[in-house]
Amino acid sequence: MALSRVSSSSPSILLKPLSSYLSLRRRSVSSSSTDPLTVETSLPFTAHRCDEPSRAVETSAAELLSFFRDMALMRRMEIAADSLYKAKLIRGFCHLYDGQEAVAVGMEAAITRKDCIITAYRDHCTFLSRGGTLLEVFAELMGRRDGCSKGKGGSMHFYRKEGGFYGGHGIVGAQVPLGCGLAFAQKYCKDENVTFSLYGDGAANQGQLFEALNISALWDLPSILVCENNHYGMGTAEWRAAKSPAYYKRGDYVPGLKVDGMDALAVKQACKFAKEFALKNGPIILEMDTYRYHGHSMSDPGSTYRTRDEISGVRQERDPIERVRKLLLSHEISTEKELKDTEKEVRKEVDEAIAKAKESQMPDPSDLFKNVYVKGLGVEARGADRKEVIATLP
Ligand SMILES: Cc1ncc(C[n+]2csc(CCOP(=O)(O)OP(=O)(O)O)c2C)c(N)n1
Ligand SMILES: [Mg+2]
Repeated sequence: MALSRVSSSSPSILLKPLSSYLSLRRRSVSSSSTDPLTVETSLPFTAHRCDEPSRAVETSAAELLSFFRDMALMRRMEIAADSLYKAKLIRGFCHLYDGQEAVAVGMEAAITRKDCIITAYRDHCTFLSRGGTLLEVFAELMGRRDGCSKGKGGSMHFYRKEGGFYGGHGIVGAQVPLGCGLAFAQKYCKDENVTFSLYGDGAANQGQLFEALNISALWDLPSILVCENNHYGMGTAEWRAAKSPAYYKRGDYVPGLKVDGMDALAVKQACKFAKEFALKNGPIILEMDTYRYHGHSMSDPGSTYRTRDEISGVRQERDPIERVRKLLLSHEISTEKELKDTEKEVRKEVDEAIAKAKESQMPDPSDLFKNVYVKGLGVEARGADRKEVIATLP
């Protein structure tokens, strides 16, 4: 299912941040209303070499509801992928995004599909936010033809070029120079669009990131580097890997902004700000302070290098879906029952997509080398002893 977006036009009603809910006077807002509401972010932004955006974020009842639904759908999808993996219907690599959903929905709400996004291997939810369908997700995960990469890519290689989504990359950090290349193309073609290159806190220590930043800054490219700081690179805590974990400052001469990545509205505000900034001035870094609930990948239980209390503490205090649920309830945009019903609908949608994906065929063996090598070069594949030719590529 493609995720929805809303716009707004009439005068604003100032709403308070989450911490002030209980002091608010009760009022009702129609759930389909696109009238502007203004909600203050729970935490301030922290800036490096640039101004901070306002903490007052313009939204609407309809947008908040779409955030809730979209994040609930992503969460359910990732939980279902976990079960399918354990049932051996998904094989190979699989990195889940639950906990980090606010980054995907907040970013999408700030930009258009002419803006590009490129990310690492934790890509299922970004694919969905760029207009991909649940069927394409589950079929790809299970290696079926109806998958977004025709079942030949798997979890780490989701793409949707028509939605401005350029993958899906397994080599840590390698997507960042590619993203700067996309930004170069945007500038060269005089498009008024930008590219968001997402990478992790672990990737933030890589050399190629700084090379890409240098060129982006030198040529004033509309390149936005987004560090999704979930505080771990596989099982390594950021304090063990980074001398300076202030990733928004790591560009030195490149401005940066630290953002509460568990607050979809703060993410939206920061991405809107960054797009305007980058089109005028060149690159900017956004550090999204976020958290992954699952382990790094399916082979990591995720509990040997961090405590269970840490994980449950984040769930209780900062969960991005619960944050929006509280907003919807406290402003009487939705009732608890309506939100539970939405979660039930989402669950059904996911189950139906899985059932359909299971019916999808595996790719034909004749497809194996398609889109892999240039045709007609007569490339030979050899066995492990490097002597016997086991296949000649078409
Ligand atoms: C160049 C390279 N080095 C090492 C790896 C193995 N590896 C895969 S993910 C990962 C950790 C990356 O952590 P981070 O950038 O924080 O992203 P997260 O998984 O937290 O989203 C490593 C070391 C790799 N895929 N590519
Ligand atoms: Mg990380």
